[in-house]
Formats: sequence, C-alpha cells, structure tokens
Amino acid sequence: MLRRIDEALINRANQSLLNELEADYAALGDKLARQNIDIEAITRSAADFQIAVPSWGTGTGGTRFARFPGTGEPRNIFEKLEDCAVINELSGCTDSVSPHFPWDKVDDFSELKQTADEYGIKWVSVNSNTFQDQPGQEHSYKYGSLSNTSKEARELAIQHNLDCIGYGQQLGAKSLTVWVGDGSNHPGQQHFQRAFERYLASMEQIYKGLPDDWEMHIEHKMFEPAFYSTIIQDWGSNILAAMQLGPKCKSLVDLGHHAPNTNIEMIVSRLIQFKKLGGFHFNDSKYGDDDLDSGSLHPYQQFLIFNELVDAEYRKEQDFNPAYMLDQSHNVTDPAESLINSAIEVQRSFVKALLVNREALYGYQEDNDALMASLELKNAFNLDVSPILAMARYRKGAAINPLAVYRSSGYRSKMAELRPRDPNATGSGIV
Ligand code: PSV
Ligand code: MN
Repeated sequence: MLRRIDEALINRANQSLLNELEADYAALGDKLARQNIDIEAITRSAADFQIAVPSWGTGTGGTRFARFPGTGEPRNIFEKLEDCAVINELSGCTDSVSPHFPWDKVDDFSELKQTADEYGIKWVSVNSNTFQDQPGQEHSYKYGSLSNTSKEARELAIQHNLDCIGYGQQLGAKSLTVWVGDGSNHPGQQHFQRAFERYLASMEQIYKGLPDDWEMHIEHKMFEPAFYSTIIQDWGSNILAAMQLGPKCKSLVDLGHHAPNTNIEMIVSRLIQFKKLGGFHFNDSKYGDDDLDSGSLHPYQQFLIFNELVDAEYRKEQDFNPAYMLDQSHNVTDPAESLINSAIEVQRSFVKALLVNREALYGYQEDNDALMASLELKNAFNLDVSPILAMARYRKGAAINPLAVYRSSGYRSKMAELRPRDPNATGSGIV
C-alpha cells in the first residue's frame, strides 16, 4: 500500500510510548472490569470505528470577510487525497473521503479511484454544489437552484446532481448528499409553499436517477446564505421531504445547522425511530454554523448524540447504518491536524457511549429515577478513554500520538515546497 508517512517513523515514536500506554491501558482495564466491562471488546469496537474526511476540509477555510491560506495547501483533489491519506495513516479511523463537485471534478475518475485504492481510501457520499455559480454558467443560482422560479436554473441544478451520481458511481460511492443554499432574505420574497413544491419536484427527478443501491441524504440548515428563510430550514422540513421522496431518501444532520441550544440528540432519536437517519456532518459551534473542530466546545452534546446511536445499535434497530463524516472549516489551524484531532474526538464520544450500562439506564428510566439515569450517562462521559483510543491506533499500525508524529514528519513544510501557492488564485472562503 502506498503511504505518505514513513512507517518506521510511526513505529519508532510508538515504541517510545508503548510502556506508558500499556500501564495506562492495564489500569483502565482493571477499572472497567470492576464494572463488568471487557476493555478488549471496547478496543475492538474503537478500532472498527471510521469517520469520513470532507475533501474540502483539507484546505484552509475562511469567512466571508477573509481567508488566510496556510502553507502547502492542497491545490486539487489528488493533493487533498494525499492529505487524507496522512490523516488516516496517523489516526487509523478515517479510511474514507467525501468529495464535493464540481470542486473535485476530474477528467479521469478511474485514475482518482486507483490512487485512492493505493492509499486504502474509499469514497463515500458525494456532495453536489448548487450554492454558487460556476464560470460561464448560463442560468444563475442567485435566486436558488432546485427551487428557483426559473425552470432552466432548476434543470441545471437537477442535471448537476445527476452528474454527481455518475461521478460517485465511478468512485464506488453509494450516496448523494444534497444541501442547497436556496431561501429568501426578505419576508414576502418567496412563496413558502410554492418554493417547497418546486424543490420537491426537482428532488423527485434526482431521486429517480438514484441507482438501486444508493441513498440520497438531505442536509438541513437554518440560515446562510439565505438569512430569512431557507428551503430546508430544519429537521422538520428535512424529514417531510425525505418521507415524500421515498425510502432511499434520508436526513443528514450537520451539528452546526441548528439554532443554539437545540436538542440535537432528540432529533437524532426521532430520525432513528422513523428510519430516516442518513448520516452526520460532525463539527462544533458556539453561535451558529461556525464549523469549529468537533468536540472542541460541546463534547457532552456529542457524547449524548452517540448515546442515541449506540442505543440504536444495542436495540438492533433495523436498517440503521448512518454515514459519519466531518464537515469543518479550519481557519487558524493546520487542517490535517484539526481533522486528525476531530476524528479522534468523535471516536472518543462513540467509545464513551459504549460504556453506558443500557439495561441499568432502562431500569432507571422505568423507575423515573432521574438522578441515577443522568449519572449513568455522566459517569461514562467522565471516564478518560484515551488509553483505549491509543491502543486501538497502535494495534492498527497508526500513531499512539498522531499529532506528535505529524509534526516530527515535517509533512507540511515538505508540502510547502512541493505545492507552491498560485499568487493569482482566489479562494471563496466559504467551505
Ligand atoms: C453548508 O454549510 C455545508 O454544511 C454543506 O454540507 C456543504 O456541502 C458544505 O457545508 C460545504 O460548503
Ligand atoms: Mn455540512
């Protein structure tokens, strides 16, 4: 397999940390054994956990005010893929990439797939982009795409989504994620019902083009770029659309796309109950869609979401297979470092949720014992599972301390030499 980080470097770094890790792991194993939890079973589950990296997250993001590019940023999808390979080699939990079109469009998809295969990277959910016009585009998306009052603009947007399915098929992906910026900025600007009807009619055309073994995931977002109303504003509009379109259409939850303080874990539970949970875009936020690093502000919320997901697995909920992806904008960090760290933070939430004693929790719930129920969750959340995560990485040949190895590899400065920035390149800053 093709590698970007020297295996010997990882092995050397791991050897220097192994004694300490084994001692911490043994101590945690004893502690868990007293709660009748087998640490080895948890470590196996941790090792199986995977979350996709968004191709667009490998570049420095920005805001609508400015973008401050980093050095050695990837300039095309092949370079983004190289960075994704690095992230996976070090974290051991990101063996797939979610591409975005037309940003990642290439002439020869077989070459792209082959390169990814060589890195051991799979392609998952393809994202369409009808939230900005492409150079020379005949019918503008300024007033919307799939819901535009112009039939020609709608048809363009439908065709783009169908093209995305075609690109995804060549890459081996199995789902299409549709997020549109459609909406309005002024009360009265848009007839809510007619706009939603146009959106649904367009989505029906895309749905008809889905291969049998594909799913379509709708992503809701309450604001931006439309600041008064958006067509798929919330999970309510999202699930209505997904129900109308059919069983292959599900809802995708981007953590940043809700009003502050929204009970996202309950939304997740509802979507699970009605078999409409398609997947996630993980990130964190304080004010809105800030696209901050996953788990950096609200790790307990992230844990509570995983509590619902692990509960669904425990109950053997049928057709339950949500896609896990990151979707963050890295404005001040090296994107590779943020993505490594974030993937591990999501994995951490998953592992902590595995520690909850489900039967005990159900008992407290039946007995209306609110305090013990909340402590069952809090105790799992409060346990430091770092040795489990590190051991899972070590056993897979990834790094016990991924960020230390990344920095000592000098990867970014090498890339700065190999990927000189085009001084004329403009970046939108919107990711
Ligand atoms: C929109 O804010 C979003 O979350 C969607 O997932 C887009 O595809 C992505 O960000 C990139 O702009
Ligand atoms: Mn998103």
